[in-house]
Amino acid sequence: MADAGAKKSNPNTKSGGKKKEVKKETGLGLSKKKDENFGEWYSEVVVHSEMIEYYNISGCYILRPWTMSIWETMQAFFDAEIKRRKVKNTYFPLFVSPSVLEKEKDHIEGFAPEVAWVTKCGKSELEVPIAIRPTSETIMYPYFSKWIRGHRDLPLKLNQWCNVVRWEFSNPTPFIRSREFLWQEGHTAFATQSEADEEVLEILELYRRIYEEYLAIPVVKGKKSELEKFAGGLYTTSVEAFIPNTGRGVQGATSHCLGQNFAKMFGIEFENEKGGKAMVWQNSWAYSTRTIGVMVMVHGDDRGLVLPPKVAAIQVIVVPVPYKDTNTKEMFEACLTTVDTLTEAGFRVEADLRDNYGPGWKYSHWEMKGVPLRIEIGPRDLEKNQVRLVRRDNSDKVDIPVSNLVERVKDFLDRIQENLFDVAKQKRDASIRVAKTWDEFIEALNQKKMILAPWCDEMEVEEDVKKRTRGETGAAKSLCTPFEQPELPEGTLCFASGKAAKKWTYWGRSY
Ligand code: 87F
Repeated sequence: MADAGAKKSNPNTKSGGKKKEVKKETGLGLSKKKDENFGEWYSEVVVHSEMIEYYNISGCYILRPWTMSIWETMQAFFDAEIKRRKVKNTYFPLFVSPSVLEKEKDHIEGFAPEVAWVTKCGKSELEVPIAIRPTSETIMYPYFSKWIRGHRDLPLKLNQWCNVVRWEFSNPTPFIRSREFLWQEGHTAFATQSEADEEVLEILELYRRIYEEYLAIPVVKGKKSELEKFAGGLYTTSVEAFIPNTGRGVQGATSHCLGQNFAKMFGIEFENEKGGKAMVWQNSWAYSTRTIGVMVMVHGDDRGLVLPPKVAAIQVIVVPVPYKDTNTKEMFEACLTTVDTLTEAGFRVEADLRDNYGPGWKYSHWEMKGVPLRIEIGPRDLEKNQVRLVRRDNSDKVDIPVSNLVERVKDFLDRIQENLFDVAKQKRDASIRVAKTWDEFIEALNQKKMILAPWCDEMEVEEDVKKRTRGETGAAKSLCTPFEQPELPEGTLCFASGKAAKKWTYWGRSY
């Protein structure tokens, strides 16, 4: 039983096989390496870790329990935080009638090709086709205008957890670009702009915390350019992540101030204290299952997924390591006691006591699934009243006395969470280049960097940058103007136009 994978073939390899082969193969669960073929590596990781199953409609994916538990952890955090801010959950229908969709025509225009329509019921054509929500402004706002009458009805703060459909045509990628995805969409209305402004940043801070505290991914908070903002709104803020392997930025989540644009379109007015009519100020904000794809891309390695302890469905996996004719009963009991002790202390723990797989197979399996910490219990550990801890992130091993189990496991999980963030931040920071001229910009872009450049903040100049960098891998664009601005010495010129620079802005190719 001690030999890895003797009874069943290794799920991480095509052929499985005997002890010798398995030894060689257990590290080869993935046929592609992250640094050599990132795209295929990613597709393999999400499937082999049992997060995703491909579906027979392009761009649609099954989110398996291993994925959903991560989503639910982030959901629990965010849902509690917005409820503390008096946001109420709601649910609006999935379908949109064409007449309201038309109302938002100007802003929908660019998005129209992605809207999916139901045109038939059974064999008969619908008299009026019905759209499937790509986002819910046009579904919700007619009711905002009905429900908001006086200043006492404000603020109105609604959120919904739902799915949306955007029929994208450019290459679908699990989590990152799928035709249906899960998100939360917050829609709020206030009497004043200052209340709206304040909320935009409060929500953005929650998004930063999801990335940095839960997913251990560093992000930049900032403002979107005029070209990249949500066209229907006043201004857009975002958290931006970066994938060093591909040299692409990822918009992690957005928090928009919509101003009074939608209030005008949908007639969302209220009577103020003085008895006069006024238009509401609105915000909308969202993050989606894309967060999970960013996590896989940033932390995964050649052995599979690497999960930050805070979001892992299983934080600790306990594996018995029987040797020849050891007393497995005693060993299994030690495993179960370990699970009980740690469960009681509040950790998410399981023991893998399956007798049709050997320890080596189990190691590879749980490494592929990214479980942060493994506990091995073998005959020597039983004798010495100890267990062995093995970290997923850096393979560090240490034997600890059973009496210190809870505190050492806590310490390890904390350190793994911290280390994942630190390593990700080091790699992200090492990918940043400052470019003051066009030549420096192009050089950094070709080296797949995230570029910080002084910019004149003119829309035509960004359009020009896009045009000049158009290529197979997509054009460069602004990612955001970070709120945290390095000093901009007077007289600094825009990298692209040579005009006076107004702000430091991040640029790059992006997802
Ligand atoms: C695709 C099809 C139709 C994005 C679309 O970011 C419409 C749209 O309006 C569309 N893709 N958008 C922008 C969404 C803006 C906004 N909605 C509420 C958010 C946060 C949540």
